[in-house]
Amino acid sequence: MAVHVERDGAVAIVTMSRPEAMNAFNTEQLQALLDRVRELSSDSTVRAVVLTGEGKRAFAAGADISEMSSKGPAEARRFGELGHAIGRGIGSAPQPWIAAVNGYALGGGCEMALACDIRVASENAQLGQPEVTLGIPAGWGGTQRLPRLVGPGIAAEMLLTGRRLKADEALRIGLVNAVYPSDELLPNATEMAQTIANNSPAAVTATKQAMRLAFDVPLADGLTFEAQIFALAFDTQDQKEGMTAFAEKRSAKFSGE
Ligand code: DAK
Repeated sequence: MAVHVERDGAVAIVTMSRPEAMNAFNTEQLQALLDRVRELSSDSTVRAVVLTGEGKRAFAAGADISEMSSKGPAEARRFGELGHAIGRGIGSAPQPWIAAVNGYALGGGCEMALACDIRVASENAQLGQPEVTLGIPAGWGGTQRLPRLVGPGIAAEMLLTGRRLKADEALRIGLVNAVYPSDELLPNATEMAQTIANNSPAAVTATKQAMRLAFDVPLADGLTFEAQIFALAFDTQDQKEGMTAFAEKRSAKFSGE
């Protein structure tokens, strides 16, 4: 049981590893993921993150049902807050997070993918929010993030029926951006992360912040924020380097300054 981090240049690959339980989250596993989210967020050498699950069967099959089954309301609240802290941590991280959904992403597993900025999946992936079949509502952001991503009608169907979507349907509704054969998922997710990592970290972080804000504030406030980050970009080395490199017909080398 662990959450491993590997580095591929400026990309960090985070693997949730509890294969004996389909990478389901017990408290220990949640805390380990939260610790990794916090460490990576404060590491300026990391410019993009890929989140995946150990093996080929599951990204994460949700919260650990055997651990949850004996919880009372106070413990359930603490368990819920831990999951929320991870989602908030990914959202406020300076780097984009890409979920490489390599199999089942159910319940809390689907919600961790939803907390990421981008989702790609393997052909054998299945995503769903089966909480209602267990007598509970979704509790790690699914009721809020899923409607924002796929629209209220499809989200309502997923959250109220608990139906699992196969990868092709997830692709069609925009729940994932691309589907790859199992062996090609991580290389493709990592390549996307490398593309992001080669861009200006300052501009990438500002863009992520602005896009996240789009769901929290009225349009006028979001546009004001966009105008501010756009102006501030002209006080960065990255802006000078990016535009100088264009004029000199070479690739930009961004420092994040
Ligand atoms: N928890 C614990 N163990 C799990 C698990 C889970 N979610 N999912 C799978 N496992 C375990 C199985 O028990 C089995 O263990 P052994 O019997 O071998 O010891 C092993 O993983 C392999 O699973 P299966 O034998 O079932 O494998 P199959 O290929 O037949 O089926 C499956 C794979 C993923 C379709 C199936 O295991 C399954 O349906 N799993 C449960 C999926 C699910 O319902 N997930 C949603 C969990 S509820 C909260 C906020 C959020 C949440 C809760 C509270 N608060 C605000 C308080 C989140 C809730 C959820 O995520």
